Amino acid sequence: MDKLQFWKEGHGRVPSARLATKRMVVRTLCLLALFVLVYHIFTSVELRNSIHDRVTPLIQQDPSKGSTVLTEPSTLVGQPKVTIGKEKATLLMLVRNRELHKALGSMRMVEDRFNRKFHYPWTFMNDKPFTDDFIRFTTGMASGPVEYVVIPKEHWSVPDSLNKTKIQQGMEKLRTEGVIYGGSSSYRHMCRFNSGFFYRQEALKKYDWYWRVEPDIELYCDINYDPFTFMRESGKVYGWVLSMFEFEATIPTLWQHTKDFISKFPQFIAEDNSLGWIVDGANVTKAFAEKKVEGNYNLCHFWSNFEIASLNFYRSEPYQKYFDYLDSQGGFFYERWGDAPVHSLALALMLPRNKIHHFADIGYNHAPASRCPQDDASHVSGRCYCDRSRNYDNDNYSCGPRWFALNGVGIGALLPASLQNNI
Ligand SMILES: Nc1nc2c(ncn2[C@@H]2O[C@H](COP(=O)(O)OP(=O)(O)OP(=O)(O)O)[C@@H](O)[C@H]2O)c(=O)[nH]1
Ligand SMILES: [Mg+2]
Repeated sequence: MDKLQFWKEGHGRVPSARLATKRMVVRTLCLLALFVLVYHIFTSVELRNSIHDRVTPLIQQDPSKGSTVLTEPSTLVGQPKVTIGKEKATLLMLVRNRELHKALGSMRMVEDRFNRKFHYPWTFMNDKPFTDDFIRFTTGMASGPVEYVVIPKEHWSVPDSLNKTKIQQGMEKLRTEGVIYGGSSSYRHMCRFNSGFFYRQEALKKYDWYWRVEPDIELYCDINYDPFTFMRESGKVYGWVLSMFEFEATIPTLWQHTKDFISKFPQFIAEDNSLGWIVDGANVTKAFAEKKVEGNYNLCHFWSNFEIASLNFYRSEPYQKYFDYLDSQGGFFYERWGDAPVHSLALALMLPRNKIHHFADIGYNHAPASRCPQDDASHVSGRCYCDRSRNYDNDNYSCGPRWFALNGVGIGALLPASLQNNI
């Protein structure tokens, strides 16, 4: 029986030409769908690879030796991420991989409020290699080039000369006293690094200025000028926003070691220094004339999680000698010396006070303290969103009022005329 006969006898339905056409259409559609699916997968792999390639480290990270990882230049809204700002300056963040999201939050603030107009480069530092995600997402957030530094081991370890038992005892003591980070060794490494090693990293050699940014900060107002240019043109060396008292338990011998250092190197005391800010009632003129520091440290320091400052200050002989002297005393580990009092004591003693600038126009928050500009002009031109009455200057722990009493209250932007329209 041929096929047609078979169907005619009721064993099936005769396939019509319409049915055959329908089947062909369905098959073609299936093939087309399959093709589209394969194409989609292929192109998204391409996409993933291209994103990955853009941030593939040019130099592999080696945690034991320390290294710098450069990411290839990428683009932002079609524009290459090329620095527009004129200064040899970088935005600098020491950070852990697990702080990625807080780091991105800070970057977003700094980019939106300032750097999107200047595209200054970012430099990230870490005692461990950065993860691919960290590199990918921070590179994506930056409007300028980005570098990733793995800190060399010798800049993040306990010097051999120190007594390990004494370190353990010191940590135990502060832990039982409930001092914040009292029992933490990584915090001690961080403070020592921020005191004496950040500026020695290869990646920073090309810069004169840094702006220290920490994860999880807020900037309340636009910064419509280049603070690095402001610092250079006005001969400033160090810029700060908040100041406060240090926990005495963390630095019981720091002041005595500082006085000992000054008696060894009296030539490092600057004329018209800021001794009056760190020692209540100090006679600055006498201290300079006699090259001698007396009195008790009142624990005032610039809060170093925000700093816009000259790297050359730290590279200078007085500061390097000061750090090396302190480091040889072991207090970063035996006690828990912070980089903030170390920077501040050096700045206060070794610089004329007019080289230190209070950024009264920068609205800034690093929990638990914040400062809101007090003048109308900063709020209007800077689109601030902070509440002026919530100002750490009014807190009993603030050293701001002491500074303002000695140096005048700077409530406005205090910009040189040449920079006022530099937007
Ligand atoms: N890579 C790395 N970065 C660290 C480490 N410890 C602290 N940091 C960074 O060093 C800076 C200061 O550390 P914080 O933990 O913020 O110290 P703090 O500001 O005194 O204290 P907080 O009130 O907790 O912010 C931050 O930018 C941290 O991300 C560490 O062990 N490794
Ligand atoms: Mg912090």
